[in-house]
Amino acid sequence: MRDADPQQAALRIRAGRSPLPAVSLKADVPLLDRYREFLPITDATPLITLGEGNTPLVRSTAIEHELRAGALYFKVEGANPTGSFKDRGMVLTIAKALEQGSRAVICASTGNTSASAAAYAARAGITAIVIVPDGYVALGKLAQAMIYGARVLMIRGNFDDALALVRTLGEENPVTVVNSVNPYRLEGQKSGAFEICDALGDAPDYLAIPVGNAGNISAYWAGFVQYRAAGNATQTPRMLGFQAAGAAPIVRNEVVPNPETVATAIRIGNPASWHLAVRARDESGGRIDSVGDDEILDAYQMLAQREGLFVEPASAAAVAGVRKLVRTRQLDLAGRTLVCVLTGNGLKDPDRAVMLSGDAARVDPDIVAIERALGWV
Ligand code: AN7
Repeated sequence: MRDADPQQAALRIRAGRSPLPAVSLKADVPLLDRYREFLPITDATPLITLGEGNTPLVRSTAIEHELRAGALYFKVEGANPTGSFKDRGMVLTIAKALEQGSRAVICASTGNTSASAAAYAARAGITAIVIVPDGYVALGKLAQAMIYGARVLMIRGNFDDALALVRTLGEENPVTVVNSVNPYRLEGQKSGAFEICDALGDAPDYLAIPVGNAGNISAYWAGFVQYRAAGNATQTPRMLGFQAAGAAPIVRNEVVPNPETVATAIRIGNPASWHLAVRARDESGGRIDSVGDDEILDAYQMLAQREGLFVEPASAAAVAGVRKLVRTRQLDLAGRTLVCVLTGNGLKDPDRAVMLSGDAARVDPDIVAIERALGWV
């Protein structure tokens, strides 16, 4: 590690003793422009933006100690315009769809992809059609797809069913599929890896990430490999992917026909990027493991209450997984730098937070009643 601590890195840069990051982190440069030399951008690609990327890399104050890690950082992807990492891939995918003259896009989704597709399609002035599993999309995500003006269809079926339908519809109709079977999605999502390297001055030793349809882990790996090849990092991280125990096809090495987990974002039994994820795991010397819903919800509460980071349950799966590996002595992070990708904002799924926290106390609007409720008198 050259500069494990961004503040230290910034001081060194100011003191003129360290080179500037490979790429300017200036917020007013659109993501597609900032990383254009690493992305399939042409002169004809419209550089659309909603201000995606350039998300905070926040150092842990509590969990780092529990894990006895050299340094733990969180990549806060919930800070993206629609509240999840999906915006990185969607901005490029919609730009390329525009470049190719498309007027409509379609996707299957557990929620976040649909929110992102709907937003960027609205921005671009084209139609978005989203197909989601009825009853298994967090309220905030559904609200987003609807208010952005997408045509929302709910099916009696799960994400895997929806994706199979979308693939066929895309083959037979003049509509661009914007699930991660569209290669531009993963291309754009590589930018998360670039930003982490730019902020730290090198790639971390480990990258922990939740795995659903398995696109993001594959994209991050491709990004790290590309950045090292370009001379912008000296190493690549070991990739640690985590599925929910009830939706862990890669861990079990078989399709899960009826996936179940509280983390609805990763309730996926037959991931589209399955083989790419296995390759990322093996080439990086990492692993893909699973975590139970109880462990996920534990990490979810801990991130909020001890780090001040409100993420959605699926995002907590990576933190839960690392905690499990360290606790069972399968992973030793002493002197190592780990980045956990927090993929989505907690406000996406407010029901879960309220359910876990219980009812707030109802009190009369007077001082004594409030002091009594607080146990002060
Ligand atoms: C918060 O939106 O699949 O392994 O349709 O929303 O790249 O699928 C969402 C996935 C992790 C898993 N965290 O990423 C969808 C969808 C959050 C997510 C994942 C998702 P992939």
